[in-house]
Amino acid sequence: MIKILVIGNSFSGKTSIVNRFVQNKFDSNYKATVACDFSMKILKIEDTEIRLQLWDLVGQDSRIGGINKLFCRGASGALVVADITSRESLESTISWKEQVDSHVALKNGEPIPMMLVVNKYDIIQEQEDSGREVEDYMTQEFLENFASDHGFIGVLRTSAKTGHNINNAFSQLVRQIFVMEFSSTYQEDEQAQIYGNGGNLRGDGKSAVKQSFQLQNNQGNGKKDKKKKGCC
Ligand SMILES: Nc1nc2c(ncn2[C@@H]2O[C@H](COP(=O)(O)OP(=O)(O)OP(=O)(O)O)[C@@H](O)[C@H]2O)c(=O)[nH]1
Ligand SMILES: [Mg+2]
Repeated sequence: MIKILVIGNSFSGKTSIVNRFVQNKFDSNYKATVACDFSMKILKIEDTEIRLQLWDLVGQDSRIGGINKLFCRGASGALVVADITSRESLESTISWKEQVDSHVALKNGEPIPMMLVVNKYDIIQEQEDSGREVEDYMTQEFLENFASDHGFIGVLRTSAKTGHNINNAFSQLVRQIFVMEFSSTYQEDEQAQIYGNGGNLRGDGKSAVKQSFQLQNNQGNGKKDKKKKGCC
């Protein structure tokens, strides 16, 4: 089971992203999350089924004293969500990441992988597709520089409304979780034995997923995606 935090400012679309990913549905009505909701999802990467536990946290936490440390315990990665129509929400992702980094890290002390997603892309997509100007900070090029400057593993513009890039964001994050957890758990000489040539760990999420699963003797195969609502 892999625990993933979904964090970011209020109204950025965290719950909508989780609902699209888990249940393939979207609701345009806003209902603020209270504390935290959690959901389960089985993600298939290549031949491997991976059980994800998604922790969808309330967006107001950053303004009222930060993320509760307990929420971060055992987290393997995070999706940090911004709203493409709000530059402030993008800038806040830096502080969301810092808060998680202060509470949880990989075994080797490196930060857990965090993927930046800039949501509600549908609102500007038509404008961009038709060649009309969008604000600088909304462009893929700006966002890639931003993500790399602030230690995110990558960035995608998503839409929970249309489903654009939602599965992609989670699978990129999960691949990187395997790559980084694997390289954090096993020393270089052990990796070399496993891979035969020292390994291509960073670049190859696919083999890292397979190797990690073999080494951990499979973490179990669930039958169905399911959503459980509850308080954490
Ligand atoms: N157009 C558009 N609207 C979206 C998208 N994602 C979410 N919304 C809308 O934005 C509002 C806020 O979405 P939520 O998913 O509740 O936001 P949240 O980040 O979970 O908010 P908190 O629970 O308060 O932290 C809702 O009205 C959603 O319908 C999107 O991709 N496109
Ligand atoms: Mg919510």
